[in-house]
Amino acid sequence: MTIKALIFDVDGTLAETERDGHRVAFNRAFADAGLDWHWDPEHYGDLLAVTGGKERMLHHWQTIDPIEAQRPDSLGLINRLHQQKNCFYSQMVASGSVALRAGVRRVLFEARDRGYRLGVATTTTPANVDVLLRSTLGGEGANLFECIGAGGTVGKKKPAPDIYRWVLRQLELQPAECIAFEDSRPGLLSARQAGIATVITHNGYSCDDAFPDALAVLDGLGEPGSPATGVAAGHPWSGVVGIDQILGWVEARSAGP
Ligand code: XBP
Ligand code: MG
Repeated sequence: MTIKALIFDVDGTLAETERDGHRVAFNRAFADAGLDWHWDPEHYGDLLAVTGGKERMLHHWQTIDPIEAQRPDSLGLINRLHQQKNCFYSQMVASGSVALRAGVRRVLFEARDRGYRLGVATTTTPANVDVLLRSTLGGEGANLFECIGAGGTVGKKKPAPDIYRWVLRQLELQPAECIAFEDSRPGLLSARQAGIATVITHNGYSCDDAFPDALAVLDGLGEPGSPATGVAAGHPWSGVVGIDQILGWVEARSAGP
């Protein structure tokens, strides 16, 4: 089948939003609520195994105080904390403090200019996607993506395949007509269970993850003069990732060993 669409994860893939974005916003919300919770960068990296900010906070609470976490109003507190966190996060992102990862803007516009459709499949809250796209790509940015699957759109978050399957339905495309871009193991498992070939651009939090069955596992998309490195279609690879490189990997994979 012909590739017709690229589907991007957000946090860690489009931009490095976790350590200095979401994590800082979580800590501000905890302090604002008078809680002595504080997630340092290392601990947050461990907590990223739990996808979804609300789920992550509940997991933390259940870990440190399982009795209190069962209070009747615990979910109400989690929701209020999450709303406050997202307010702080949106303020930070809207201030321009978060930039797209290297090569992301280039690949998005190359895809658009060559007639490939673009989608988003993310665990994060829809408003967080919108503020990131607007602050990094301007008004045009939010319109680049034909479909944005985010947060509570589906019942089960990554690594469940639900969000990718939802995006496929919206695009009315088959898995083999799409390429997913992810940064983490939960994201890869989600896309692969949905049957979508996946390019991994890992980061500080995910560089030691195992990425079984990825089309490519790279340290980024690269830019002219600053190539990405890693493994693609089963072989060591270094260069600048563009549409032609991705199509070549798909071809090589379908040709088999
Ligand atoms: C990453 C996540 C999200 C963010 C926090 O999403 O797991 O939960 O960490 O955002 P993805 P929320 O990599 O799929 O983009 O607090 O809005 O969940
Ligand atoms: Mg991610």
